[in-house]
Amino acid sequence: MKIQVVTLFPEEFLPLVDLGVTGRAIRQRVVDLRMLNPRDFAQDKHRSVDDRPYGGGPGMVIAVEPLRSTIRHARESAAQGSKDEGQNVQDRPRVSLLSPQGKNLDQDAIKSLAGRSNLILVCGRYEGVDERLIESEIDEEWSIGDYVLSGGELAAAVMIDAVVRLLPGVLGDALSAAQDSFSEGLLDCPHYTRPESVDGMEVPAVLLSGDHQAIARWRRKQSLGRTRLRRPDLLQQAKLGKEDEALLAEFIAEQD
Ligand code: 21W
Repeated sequence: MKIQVVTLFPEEFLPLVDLGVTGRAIRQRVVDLRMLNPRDFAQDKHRSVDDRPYGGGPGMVIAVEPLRSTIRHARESAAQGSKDEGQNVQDRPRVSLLSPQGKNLDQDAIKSLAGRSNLILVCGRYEGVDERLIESEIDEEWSIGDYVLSGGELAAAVMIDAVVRLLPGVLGDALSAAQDSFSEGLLDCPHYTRPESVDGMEVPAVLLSGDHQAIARWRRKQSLGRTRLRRPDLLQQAKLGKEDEALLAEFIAEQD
């Protein structure tokens, strides 16, 4: 997968490149991560990228140029070095803006993004981006939640981390991605490790039983129960079978 990030602050992505799961994926060439800085595409001697807002008010707005030239450069480089050098119409690289106005980035969106061969991520800053740039060059907008960041860079880093760990060959244990919280729309079950007793708090006996079927059943029940208690909104959307309904009823009965 080729990921091109359009950003005025490429250094904010250094930890993603150097460290952890994403760093390893880049070194293994599963991911080709490139930063493009609009400042490098600026024509004037001050290399300016922003200007004062029409209508007045505080702060600056990112201007159409040189951001537009940067995005067009990214679109043209998207096909290069990949199999679809002839610009496969079905896999036309989409340009995504990270923005507080975007759709909520959930695990379904992440799975869909992970299926693309190219990502072009545009990070905004300051008060925002000139609306005409969004109208003409942006295909979709993504938000990572209802809180205010200083810019799109951290949001893009969150998106990249969540996408890259789903790519084939990135996670050592292929099962761990599939078993994640949210992969099925449910929260995770509780986990325990040694010692068996901590200040009188014991590990649930079933986990020590060696009965793998009973353990799987207990974990599923905990997942369902916790989702109901903590994220009832998720449970509404999850499709539960007869067995799940029974486990959830058991969990509720055990509550009191
Ligand atoms: C924050 C840009 C606020 C512009 C309402 C009325 C990208 C982000 C960002 C930023 C404003 C994401 C205002 C969650 C985020 C991002 C920087 C405009 C003025 N608001 N996901 N007037 N949260 N944030 N604020 O902040 O670019 S994805």
